[in-house]
Amino acid sequence: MRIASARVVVCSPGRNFVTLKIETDEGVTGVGDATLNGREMAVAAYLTEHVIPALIGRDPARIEDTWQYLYRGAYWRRGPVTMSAIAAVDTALWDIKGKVAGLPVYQLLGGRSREGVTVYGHANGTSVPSLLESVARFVEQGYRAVRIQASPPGMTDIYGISTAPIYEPASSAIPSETIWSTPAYLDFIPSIFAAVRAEFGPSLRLTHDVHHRLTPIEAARLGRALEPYALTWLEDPVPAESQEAYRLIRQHTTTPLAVGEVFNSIWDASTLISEQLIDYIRATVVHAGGITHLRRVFDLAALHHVRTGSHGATDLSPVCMSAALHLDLAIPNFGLQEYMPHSAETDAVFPHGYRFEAGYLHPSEEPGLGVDIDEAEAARYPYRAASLPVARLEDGTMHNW
Ligand code: EZ4
Ligand code: CO
Repeated sequence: MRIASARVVVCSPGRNFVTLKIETDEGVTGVGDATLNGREMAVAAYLTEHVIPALIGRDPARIEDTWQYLYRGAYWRRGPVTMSAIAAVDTALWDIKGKVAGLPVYQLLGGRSREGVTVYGHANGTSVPSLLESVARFVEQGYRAVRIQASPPGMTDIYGISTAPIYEPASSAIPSETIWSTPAYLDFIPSIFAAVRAEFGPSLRLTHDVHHRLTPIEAARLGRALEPYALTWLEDPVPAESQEAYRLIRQHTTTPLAVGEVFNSIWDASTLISEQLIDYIRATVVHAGGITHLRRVFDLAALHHVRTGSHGATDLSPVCMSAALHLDLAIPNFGLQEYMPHSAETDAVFPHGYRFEAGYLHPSEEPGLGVDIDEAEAARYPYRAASLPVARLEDGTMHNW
């Protein structure tokens, strides 16, 4: 069997997605997600100009060799654009291998290690009462874990808070600007945990996303203040370009830490994992080199008591979510999977067989990943440039979004 053709489909059913579809000379097809929020066309061009020509005629069964060919062969290693492109190829080849074998991909990864994939939803509010209502809706639907976010008094348009049914931060072509106040945030956040614990008790698993806004010593203070509320994790307290910065946070707090949604390589997390500076690694299939590379990251994590908590926001397509679920089901050190349901338009473009039930997601039992792209449907939603926002401090200084 040989790869006969491959093409990139860019569509925007409510938001932009980049998808790679590979076809073999025997008619078997595979799909891979290549979406990089706000930088979609860079990955699309990387695939079309530099990767697809080299795929034609290759044996699709040689997944590891193709991964090494694209990684080592580029000379310029790592980075989100390169690794998302490699991920798309890798994911599509796993899909093909599963279809050829007649098995769902999780069976090729060693089979099921658990009955279902525990997921967390995004509860948010513009105030504590509206946050409590949002948490209640997730509990009613059977969720066992929720991420809680609320805007501190006086701060609007901050990350993670939405009054729309689907949270979508990427909007205008030129980034919108938001204002951030660390003192207001640090003063407010413990009160939302106190309110949610008082209302929902100790067994609901809770997380919170700091979205890279703090310094290490500020994060240490927040982690300490949140200890009474027994978080499952505090996410991205500081940017992680400096993995060593987490040593300082770790010295001061027992609040578990989760990092890695922007990581694209095992080298982004090697110190964090091997020194046990974090508790959950949040890298995901599309941005971290596909199933092949993410499995390698997760295996390193398993050696050091670090569990997984893969990113699963709506800018990761149902193709990525399908792949993530097969991996989540098979690995020994699964922790928790982020899950934000997609819009009806997105679900129609990407028909998929995974399903939510009683707080768990279950991957499709079909051979391969159990997801596809309906290209006629996709063609109804052309690409629209959309960027993530930027954040500034109150005096105008650029900050981390
Ligand atoms: O802001 O995926 O934990 N989830 C998140 C996301 C990110 C977006 C960025 O593209 O932080 O909502
Ligand atoms: Co996050």
